[in-house]
Amino acid sequence: MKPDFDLSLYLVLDPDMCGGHAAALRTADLATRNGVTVVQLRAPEWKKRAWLALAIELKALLAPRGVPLIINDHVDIALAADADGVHVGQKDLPPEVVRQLIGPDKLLGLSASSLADLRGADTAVVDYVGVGPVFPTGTKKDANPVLGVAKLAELMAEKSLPVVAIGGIGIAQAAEVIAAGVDGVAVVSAICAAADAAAASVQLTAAIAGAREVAA
Ligand code: TZP
Repeated sequence: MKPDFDLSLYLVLDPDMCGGHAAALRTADLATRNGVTVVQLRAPEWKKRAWLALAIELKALLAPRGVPLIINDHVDIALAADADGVHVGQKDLPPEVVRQLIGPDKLLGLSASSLADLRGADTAVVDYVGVGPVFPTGTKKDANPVLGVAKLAELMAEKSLPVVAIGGIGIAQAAEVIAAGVDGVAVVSAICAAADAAAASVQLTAAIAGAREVAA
């Protein structure tokens, strides 16, 4: 069965930004003790052996907490580490191919930066969409042009899938996109580059809860 998932505060864990394997585990530990609801491992510069070692330890850390572990791009690593899902971008394997490989019981996320991305994808096999970059970000050097909140809303209206907003999201931006109706916010630097990952997670969680209360 597919795991339950709550996109509210979605940490895209960049182990280099965290300071390496051990520091990334510590960040994931602090973050998930303090409000992070999903962790995606994303290490574009890493070799697969290193990915796998970290993925296996993350899975052991997160599973007892009921926090899904998603692997960016690499289906083989997700399967080998028994992760809870895979997240693919527009240049990775197409969602329908990934779904065939991972089966019906794992989560599948897709990145989208435009209406064309959504219209061109088989989203019937996808569990959620990551839309961005919504705000300017220094984290992803090859990121697509910034969408802004108005375009984000257009993409949200296109398909009835859960949406997590990504790109340049800190506390103020988290509140803004939650107010716009997204299901959650995805962050890299707001937690991985924070001096205190626990405090950053608490503050983001509070911003999300506050924005939801205002919207309710
Ligand atoms: N995809 C779109 S923007 C981005 C990714 C992986 C990076 C977001 O990083 P940050 O530090 O939260 O702006």
